[in-house]
Amino acid sequence: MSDEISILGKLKEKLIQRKQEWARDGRLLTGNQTMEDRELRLPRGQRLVTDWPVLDLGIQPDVPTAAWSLTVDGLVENPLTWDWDQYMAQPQFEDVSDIHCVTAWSRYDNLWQGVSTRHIIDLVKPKTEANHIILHGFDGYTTNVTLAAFAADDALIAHSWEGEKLTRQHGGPVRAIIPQYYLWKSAKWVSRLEFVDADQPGFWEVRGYHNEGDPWKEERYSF
Ligand SMILES: Nc1nc2c(c(=O)[nH]1)N[C@H]1C(S)=C(S)[C@@H](COP(=O)(O)O)O[C@H]1N2
Ligand SMILES: [Mo]
Repeated sequence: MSDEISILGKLKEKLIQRKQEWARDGRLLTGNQTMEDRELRLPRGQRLVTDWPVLDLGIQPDVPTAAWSLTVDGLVENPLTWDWDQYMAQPQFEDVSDIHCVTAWSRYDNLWQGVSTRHIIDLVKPKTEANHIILHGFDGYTTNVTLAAFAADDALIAHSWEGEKLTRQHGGPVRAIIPQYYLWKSAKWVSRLEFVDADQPGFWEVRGYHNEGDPWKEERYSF
């Protein structure tokens, strides 16, 4: 069996496992009882907002598209670096998802456009030992996610929000969006996706944030 097939098998298994967890938690229940739906959609401890707050380390790197690049490397068969035109020439993906920030605000129905993480995985072909991705930002920020979370069908490397190019404040030209985690895992100004075989806690993860960050389990802090 090729490495590729066993990786896909592994991912599929994890995705199925997650869906089973959702089912057990009743997350995918639908019905016409609005309050119940709302309760299921807003994770515990969150409040709904309609604006989009800005949170970062206070440095908002200015990366013009002409100087921008994205490198995908580490434990992959085919590392790549895209300039802006190469990135924009990839199959375009769009998805609507909810934002949950660990600082307790959530924002529903965000329309994202960009390149799906699954497309990137297909191109670079992770080696079998790759199990985590370290996302790096142009500001020096890092954050870690499992390969399964990175490969989720709603995860992308986004250039647009609500039909407009991402502003610099929100991580433009390009940021990661990994909806199944709190937003700190969605690196802004993303510059590098590094596939690794040993988890490496990132900027906030070494500062007391939870290593995973699933809002449905309230994985906010590591203590
Ligand atoms: N490169 C980079 N990405 C980052 C951060 C950062 O400081 N640098 N902050 C994270 C945190 S803690 C949060 S809550 C979200 C905030 O995204 P927003 O400002 O678009 O709401 O970005 C995440 N991604
Ligand atoms: Mo945050």
